[in-house]
Amino acid sequence: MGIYEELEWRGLIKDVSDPTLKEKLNAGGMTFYIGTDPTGDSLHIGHFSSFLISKRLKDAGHHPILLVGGGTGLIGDPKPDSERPMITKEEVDHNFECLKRQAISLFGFEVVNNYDWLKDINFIDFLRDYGKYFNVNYMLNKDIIKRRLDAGITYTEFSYMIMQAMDFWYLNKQKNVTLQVAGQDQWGNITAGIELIRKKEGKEAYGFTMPLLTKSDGSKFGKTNGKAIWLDIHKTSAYEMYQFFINSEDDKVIDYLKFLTFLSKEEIEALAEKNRIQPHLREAHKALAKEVITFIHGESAYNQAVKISEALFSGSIQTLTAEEIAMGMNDLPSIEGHECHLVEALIETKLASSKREAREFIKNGAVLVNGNRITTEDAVINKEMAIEQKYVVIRRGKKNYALIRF
Ligand code: 383
Repeated sequence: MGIYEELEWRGLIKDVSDPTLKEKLNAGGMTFYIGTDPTGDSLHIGHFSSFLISKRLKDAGHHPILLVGGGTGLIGDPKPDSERPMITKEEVDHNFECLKRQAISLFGFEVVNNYDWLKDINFIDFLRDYGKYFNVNYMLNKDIIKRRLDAGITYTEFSYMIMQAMDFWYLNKQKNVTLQVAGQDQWGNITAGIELIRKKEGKEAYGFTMPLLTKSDGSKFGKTNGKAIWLDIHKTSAYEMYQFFINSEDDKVIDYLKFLTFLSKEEIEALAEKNRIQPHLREAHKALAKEVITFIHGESAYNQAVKISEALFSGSIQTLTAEEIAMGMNDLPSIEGHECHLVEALIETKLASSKREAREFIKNGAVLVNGNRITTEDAVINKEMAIEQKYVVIRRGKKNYALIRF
């Protein structure tokens, strides 16, 4: 199987600029690039899913360049619905450094900044040397622009595609880049670059896009409860990432394995079979979480995520450090700690609705404090019993947790 067929099997090919790209990709030896704008201080799982293509192509004998758009980030790629707020140069510079560091630590490939070549072009040269190659009708026909015409689009964002086309042209001239890859939302920007290279240089360049990952209902992949899954471990812990992947929809997990891991066709087909005959074992989900988290954060962060998940599931809180409790219980109800009766703590944390109910729970053995079942109704909670003097974990029944922070 050539790389093209492999990408096709993984569902990673959406639009292709030219039918001959298939042979070219299978032959190897192309220099290609993929870009991202520094609109935030971390990449998220959506970026990750497209940036993985750089490693797949590299492993197939092509040469990767990663571009972080310190120049384009100052302008803003038009979104289909509304204008982006402008962000300051300082913010873009800061984000650039963060993304560059992440990209290098994830992939180790060359990173370039389009600010370096875009910053010195003056307005007259821009209009004469680049603008002249863009017919406004052609620009208006790009999908994203068409979708913005009703809501309105500024001249600034309208010009964005010319900047990205200039990048492709510049990298083609300077580094012999002949291929640009991206998610499907970038098709218009990629083809604008191919056209510019053809018109200015009389040379052929290529591009293809990948479909965007979705959930079963067609909505965007990569969020839980409205929160993005970031690659920065301080924004999304390995435990949260683990929960995100373990809870993938059953009918999507195989697609995600194809998109987000380097497991082979045979391995993924074996997991698909297990997912079909023994879905309760969740082997495919576990493999997905393991592959992605190990790639992004390394093996020990992955092991810790599993440890936290298992301890919270089985209730054996004692095995966790305070730091692990903080990671695992980040999203759970919590209250400020103070010395009080367990009965009051149950009410304050909303694990019980009245004193009478709280006493019932305790008497029936439904309440665990730091993993130990408590059956004495007058038990107290204080800082001395807190794990590392920081956290008391209360559990009521099988699944209801709350955290008391000292
Ligand atoms: C800028 C200058 C270039 C080439 C690319 C760019 C960035 C591009 C863009 N990309 C998205 C982003 O930055 O806006 N104009 O958030 C996303 N990408 C990748 C992928 C994706 C796209 O970073 O589809 C999802 O992650 O292409 O939306 O010369």
